[in-house]
Amino acid sequence: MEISYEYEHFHEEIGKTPDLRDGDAPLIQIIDDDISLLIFLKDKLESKGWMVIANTTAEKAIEQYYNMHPDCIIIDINLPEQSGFEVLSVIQKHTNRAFIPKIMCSIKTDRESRIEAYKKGADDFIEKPIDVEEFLIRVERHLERKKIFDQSVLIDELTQVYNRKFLKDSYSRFISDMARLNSNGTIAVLDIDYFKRVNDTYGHIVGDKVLMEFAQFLKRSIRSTDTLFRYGGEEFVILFQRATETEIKEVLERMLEEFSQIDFKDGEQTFRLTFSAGIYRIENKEIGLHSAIKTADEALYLAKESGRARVET
Ligand code: GH3
Ligand code: MG
Ligand code: MG
Ligand code: MG
Repeated sequence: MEISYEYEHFHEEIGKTPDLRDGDAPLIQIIDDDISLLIFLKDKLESKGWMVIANTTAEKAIEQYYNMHPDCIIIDINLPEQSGFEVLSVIQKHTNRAFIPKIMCSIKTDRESRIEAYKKGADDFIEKPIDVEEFLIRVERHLERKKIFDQSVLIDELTQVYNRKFLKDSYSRFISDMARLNSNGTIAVLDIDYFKRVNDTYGHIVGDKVLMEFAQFLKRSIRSTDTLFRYGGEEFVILFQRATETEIKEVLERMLEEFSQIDFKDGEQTFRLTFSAGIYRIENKEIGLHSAIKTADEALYLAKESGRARVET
């Protein structure tokens, strides 16, 4: 048959896998061994502006789940070799505190299968044959809930950048990306110099505005593959992908130069600020977040001791 020949080379992975997460578009992973249904649903989901990864086997699905971190997962119960329930268990264990909506779907719509799915961590159960209109609405609802969850849990309220809690989750992804791309990453800790004086001189509201501006300045200055987090009060962490320590040192020194030229205003008064930074290149993929931060923090301490407004490694 022509169709099966045409789809043969896809085998375990249907269509093109999105390389990088494109802006805000949610990423949906769909796992089903019925190739024509998979292609049909992928097309419908993409027509909503969502990105889709489609897999026909549990093994490939789990691997792609680790690499891509989808926002929603749709799993068929009957798969060859491992069942959809096994995929669900692996994902459930890995998601930890994160919320990733998991939808089971099956022609087995008996009570036992549905209860088993929910017990194993499914958030929803969709019966086959699939009613596409209902399917898309349900997926959309799950994505909305996921977005609200992520925003309330992962984003720092004041500065609108990722918070410390999210750094922990991102770091393991950062490390696995590095291993997959066979590249090195760099972690930087940045701290505003004499920030306490801003609060003491101009008050906390001005201090808050400075923090917001600093965060936005940093966000503008980094690349889309780098990630910024507010680590604590006036301390920020950046995870840089694919860069050497010298490169990052130069990048941060340019940023420092630019930042120190910004005029902050409070009524008639203007003031300028600097920051200090410590960086550490992560070559050993075994190193945990805690040790990586500790090493970068020691470099930051050195920068402070050596007079501030500088970057140390
Ligand atoms: P150093 O150059 O050694 O970093 O000096 P510093 O004054 O910046 O450092 P220190 O850690 O002593 O002071 C940090 C201050 O940041 C203390 C704290 O009150 C203030 N701070 C922390 N979080 C916030 C916040 O959310 N808003 C405001 N306005 N201030 C904050
Ligand atoms: Mg099936
Ligand atoms: Mg500090
Ligand atoms: Mg400080």
